[in-house]
This record gives sequence, C-alpha cells and structure tokens, in this order.
Amino acid sequence: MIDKDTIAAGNAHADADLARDYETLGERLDRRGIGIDAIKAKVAAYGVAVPSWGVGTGGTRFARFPGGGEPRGIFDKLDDCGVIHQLTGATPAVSLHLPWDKADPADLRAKAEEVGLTFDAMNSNTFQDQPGQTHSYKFGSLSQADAATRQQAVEHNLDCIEIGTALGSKALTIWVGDGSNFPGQVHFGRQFERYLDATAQVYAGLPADWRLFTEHKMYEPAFYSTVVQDWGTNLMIAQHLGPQAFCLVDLGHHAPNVNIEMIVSRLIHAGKLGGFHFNDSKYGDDDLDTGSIDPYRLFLVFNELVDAADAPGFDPMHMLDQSHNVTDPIESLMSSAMEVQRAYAMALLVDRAGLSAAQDANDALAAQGMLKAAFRTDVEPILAMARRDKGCAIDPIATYRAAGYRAKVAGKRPAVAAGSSGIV
Ligand SMILES: [Mn+2]
Repeated sequence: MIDKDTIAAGNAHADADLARDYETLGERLDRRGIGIDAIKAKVAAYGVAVPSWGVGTGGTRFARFPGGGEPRGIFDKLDDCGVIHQLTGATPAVSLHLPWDKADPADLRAKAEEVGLTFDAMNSNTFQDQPGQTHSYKFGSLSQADAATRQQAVEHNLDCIEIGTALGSKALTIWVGDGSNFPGQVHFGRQFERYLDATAQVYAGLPADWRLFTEHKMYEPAFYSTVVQDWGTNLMIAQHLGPQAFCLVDLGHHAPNVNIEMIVSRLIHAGKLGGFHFNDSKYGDDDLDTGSIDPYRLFLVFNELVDAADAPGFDPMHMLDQSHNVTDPIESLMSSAMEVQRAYAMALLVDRAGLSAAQDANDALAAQGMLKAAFRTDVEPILAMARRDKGCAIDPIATYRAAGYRAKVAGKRPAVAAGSSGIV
C-alpha cells in the first residue's frame, strides 16, 4: 500500500488551491440552485468495481508487452486493487475471474479485508480451455452442440457461484465467446435454444439473494455471429430466465455509433438493467480507458442512470472492464474510476425539472442546452474534495508516481511473459 505520509505530503501541496476551487465552484452552483456539498456526498458514496484482470497489462491479438512489477497472481492483483481504492476512494470492490483467480476463499477474504476491498460480481470463463479440461470450448460452451461440453460449462458456472458465495459476492456475470465464423456453420435457433437451456441450469443454482448478468457482444472471438449478439437477445435471455436475471451493458460491445444511452433507457424500462462494464471505444471493442474517447457518451449514460435513480429496486452494478496496453494499469484504472465519478457528478447537475419542461414544450435547443450546461461544468473540485475528506489523494496519479509503488513491487515481482489478458 501507499505510505500515508506520501498521501499527506501530496495533499498538503494541493490543499489551499483545492479549497479555493471548491468554494468558487460552490458559488457558481449555488446560483443554479445546486448545493455543492450534497453533490459531493453522492459522489463520495459512489463506487465502481475494478476487474482483477485489469491490473495486468492486457495486450492485443498481436502482442503483449509486459511491464515491470506486474501482478503474479490474485494476491498481487488484490494489492494493486487496494492501492487504487486507497488513493481514489472510488473502487471499493474487485470483480474476480475464474479460474484465473482461483484460490482458497478464506485466503481471498483475508487478503481483501487487509487491503480494504470487498468482492463484486464473479466472472466465469468458458471462452478458453484450461489445462486438464475434458471437453474443449473451441466450438462453444453453453451453446455447444455437444451435451457433455455444455454440462461442463454449466458446472463451471455453478462452481463460480459456490466460490462467490464463500467470498460474499452476490452476482455472476456470464459472457460466452460462442457463435460462428461462417454463414451456415450453426443453426441460429437451435444454438440459442441450447444456450437458454444451459443458462437456465446455471440460473437454477443461484442463491435467492444473487443476480445473474448476461453480457452481449456483437462480434469477437466469433466473427460471423455471436449467440448473445445484442441487447435484444440479451433482454430475451433475462426475461426467459426469470426475476434474478439481468442484462449487463459493456460499452464496447456495440456497433459504432449505436445509441447506448437509449439502450440503457430501454433496459431500465424493462426492469432488466443489471450493470455495466465501463470502457471506451473508437472503432469496436477497443477496451480503451473509460472516458478517453467519448466522455459525452459516458455522461449521457449517467444522465439516464441519475434520471432512474429513484425507481424502486433500481440497483445496477458498476464495473470497469478495459485492457491496458501502453499505460501503467493502476494509473489507467484510477483515471477511469475518476472519469466514471465525473460523469456521475455532471449528471447530478442536470436541471431535471427544466429538462422535462423543455422536452414537453418541444424546445429541443433548450433541452440539449441543459445537458450541455451540466457537461461543461468542471466538477473536478467536487471529486478532489470527496477524496480529500476520505483521506485519499487529491491527485491520485501524482501521488502514486511520487510513492514509486511500481518500482517497489517490481523488485519483488519478476516480469511474466504470459499471463491473462482480459478482453471480455
Ligand atoms: Mn465486458
């Protein structure tokens, strides 16, 4: 973890400027009828989970360039995730991926407690073969034509629930790479029915207080069709399975220019929005850092979430899911967690009554202007003050660099050539 004196030294340097910035922003928001402290309290209470696989350098289909001091296994990963939360105060939970993160649940719980984290949704993996596995997933898992392979995939998901229960997790996320690469390779209907039957067996194994999330993705690794290709199929799955099943929206898993914020609204309407995998994309499932390409879209997604926040039972889970090829993964995840917080804070500033009135009056320019007014507001002082109040870093990335964490752990962690990249 980062030495508390390093955090205090960085904050002492930035404290006076932050106090002034917070005060002047508070005055400006006050003129708009917004109390800055109430916004800060909501931002401070907000958390986004980090994926265990995100703290390793990802790579592309061409190459992976491992950095120094990469985590060697789940316990190193939990150390890194703990640092992210220690500095940002924004990432209280970690999402595990099995079997990559398999370990004794008691040891995992103890380590998580040591670094101040809890466990978010469990992620199963039936998109690659594991050493010693009986049946291959080359041609699919939960939707495989071969019944024994489907059964193996079901049992793996049930194992994830069992391990997750021991960890205090409350959700299972299923993403499958199943699909096809050639027209005619599979019968769309029969493949989907096999998927539904197998996933229903997983659903039947859910504890009463668990949720099951299915994640759609339009292509890759299958390039002609995927069995859960879009939100329409995902919604059919959630409705078929039952009340504990919900749709997970990964921002990168759509065609370019698709209106994701509207998909979010539709899933809210159906009562089936389960959660998010936040990242950003320029061309496809790029797994770029959240908010790095299109922060306005991220804001518009949060605009829908804030709009629906008071709906009964509305409780989507939020997680980052990105792959870091050219940055220090800890820095990217801290930056992304803050981008998500920023989008949330800006969405809280939207004049909802005014927006509603402009919509009803067909005043398009005024309506979009209200969104832009919120989006143009620099909310950084709110985020920074929320961190400072928690004893976290006013500037997490500068503090992380000053602490020399990566160089320190590099001495203990030899570089690994292989390792698990995370593009899910
Ligand atoms: Mn994902």
